[in-house]
Amino acid sequence: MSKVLLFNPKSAENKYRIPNSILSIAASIEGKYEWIIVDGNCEADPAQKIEQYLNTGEVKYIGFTVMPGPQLRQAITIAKLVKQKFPYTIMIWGGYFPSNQPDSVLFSGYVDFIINGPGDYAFPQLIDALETGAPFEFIKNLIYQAPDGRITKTIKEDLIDQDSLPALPYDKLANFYPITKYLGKTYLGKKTMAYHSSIGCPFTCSFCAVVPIYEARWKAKSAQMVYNDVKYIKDKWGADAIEFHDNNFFVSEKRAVEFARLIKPENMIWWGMARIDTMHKFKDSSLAAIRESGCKIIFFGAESGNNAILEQMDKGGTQTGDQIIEFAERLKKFDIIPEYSFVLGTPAPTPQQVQAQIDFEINFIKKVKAVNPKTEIVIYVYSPVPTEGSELYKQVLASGFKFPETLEDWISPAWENFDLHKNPLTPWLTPEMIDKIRNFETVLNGVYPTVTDIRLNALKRMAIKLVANFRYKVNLYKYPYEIKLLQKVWRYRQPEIQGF
Ligand code: B12
Ligand code: SF4
Repeated sequence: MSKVLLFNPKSAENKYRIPNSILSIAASIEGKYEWIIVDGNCEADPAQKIEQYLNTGEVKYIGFTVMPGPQLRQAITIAKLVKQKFPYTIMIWGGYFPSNQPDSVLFSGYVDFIINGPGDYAFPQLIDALETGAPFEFIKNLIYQAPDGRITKTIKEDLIDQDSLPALPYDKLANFYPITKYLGKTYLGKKTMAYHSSIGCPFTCSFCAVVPIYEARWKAKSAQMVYNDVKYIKDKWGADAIEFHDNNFFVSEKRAVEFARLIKPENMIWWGMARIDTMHKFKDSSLAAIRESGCKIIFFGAESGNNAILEQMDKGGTQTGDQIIEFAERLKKFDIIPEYSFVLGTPAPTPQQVQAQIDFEINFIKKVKAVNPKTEIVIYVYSPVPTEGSELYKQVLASGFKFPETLEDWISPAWENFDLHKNPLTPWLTPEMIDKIRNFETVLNGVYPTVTDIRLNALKRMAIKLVANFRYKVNLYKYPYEIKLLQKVWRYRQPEIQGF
C-alpha cells in the first residue's frame, strides 16, 4: 500500500535519455520502499499505464519530475487526472520547474509537496515522516502549503557529498524499460548514454534557473566514481559515447583531466557543458588530454559578444567578447569543436538600442565563425527567468513584463513557446526583431549546418550551403523561404527547441 510511483513526463520526441532525475530518487528509497518507474518518453499512453498501477491499490506516493515546456504540459494533465481518480494519493513534484515556481504549483490544488532542489535525502525523509505521522516541517529542501495557506519553504540542505550517494539502480530500471532503448544514436556515437556527474554551479548568471536553487554551490562525484559508472554501462549494455548533463562539467580542471586519463583507454566519445572563462584558464596540456580522451565537442554559454550585456547577465568581469573569440580560435588547435549558445534580444531602454544590440550580436557571431568556422552556434531569443533581486530581473519587470500566475498559464501555447525561447512575449521585442533573429539563424544554419544533425548527409549539407552563402555574404536575411523549405523537407534539427 505504500509503493512509490515515479513519473518522468514526456520531454523528448526521440533520443530518449536515461531518466536520471527520477532514477536518482528511486536510488534514494531503494531497499526501503518499493518503487515503480513510468517514463513518458517510452509510453504511448503514460496516463493509462499510471492508472493501471494505481488500480492495484498499492501505490500511495507519486513523484513527478518537471521541467518547463512540453514536459510540464503532460505533467499537469496527468497530475490532475490522478488526483481526480485517486484522491488519496500524495503527489510530490521535484525538479527545476516546481523548485523555481512553487506558488503556481502548490496553488494548483493537485500537488501536495515540492522537493526544492536535491531530493536524495529530502524525499526518503518525507516518505518516512508521512508513513509514521512524524512532523515533516523540519525536513530540509521542502516546500509545502501551511494550514493558513502560506507557501512555506524549509531551509536548504548543504550539498551532499556526491560519492556517498547510492549507485543508480540501472539494473532495476531495466525491468521497466530496456536500457539499450536509452542509449541513442547521436553524432557522438551509436549508443550514447546520459550521465550527470555534478550538481549546481559556482556561478550566478542572472538569467539562469540553476542559481536560485543552488546559490553558487557546486559538488561533484570524483573522476574515479564517474569512470566506474560509465564503465559499468559500457560493459553491460555497450555504450560507446557519453553526454554529460551537468550544468557545468568542467568546473575543476583536475577532475576533468583525471577523468580524461581514466576514460581514454575506453575509446568513448564524450561531450559536456562548460564556461569559457573557466576553460580558457586550462593548461594546453589539459585541453590536449581532454581531446585525446575522446571529448570532441563542448557546449559553452557564450551568451553575448557585448561586454556590457555580459556584465548585466553576471557573466561580466571574467568573460568578455574578446575572450569568446580568442577561445574559439584556441580550441581549433586542439580539434575541440566549441558549441556556443547566444542569447539575442536582451532588454534596453529604447527600441533602437534593442535593435542595435541584435545587429551587434549578428556581426559578432559572424566574427566567431570567421576565426573558427567549426564553431557550432545555438541562438536563443532572450526569455527572462525570474531570478528575483537581480538587476536584469528588475529591468524586465520595469518594462511591463509579467510572469504567468497559475499553473495552467504556464502551458498556454504562448508560454510554452516562451520556454522554448521561440516567441518570448517580451514587451521590448517587436515581431520584426524576432523575425530578424530567426531569419539570420536560418541563413547561418544554411551556411553552416550543425554537425549534431546526423540525418543531414554531405550532399544535403552542400545543397543548403549553396543556397544560403549569398545571403550570408551580403547580409540579406529577410524571407529566407528557399532555405526554410530545404530544412523542412530534411527536418533540420534545432538544438534550442529539442535540447542539446
Ligand atoms: C536532460 C535534460 C533534458 C532532456 C530530457 C530530460 C528527461 N527527463 O528526459 C532534454 C534534452 C529533452 C531536455 C529538454 C529541455 N530542457 Co532540459 N535539462 C536536462 C538537464 C541537462 C539534466 C536533467 C537531469 O537529468 N539531471 C540529473 C538529475 C539527477 O538532477 P535533477 O533533475 O536536478 O534532479 C534532482 C533534483 O532536482 C530533484 N528532483 C528532480 N526531479 C525530481 C522528482 C521528484 C519526485 C523528487 C522528489 C525530486 C526530484 O532530486 C534530484 C536528485 O537530487 C537539465 C540541467 C541539469 N543539469 O539538471 C536541463 C534543464 C532541466 N532543462 C531545462 C530546459 C529549459 C529544457 C527545455 C524546456 C528547453 C531547452 N532548450 O533545453 C527543453 C524542453 C523539454 C520538454 N520537451 O519539455 C532547464 C530548466 C530551467 C527552468 N527554467 O526550470 C534546465 C535546468 C537546463 C538549464 N540550466 O536551463 N532537457
Ligand atoms: S555558468 Fe551556466 S549553469 Fe552556471 S550559473 Fe551561469 S548559465 Fe547557469
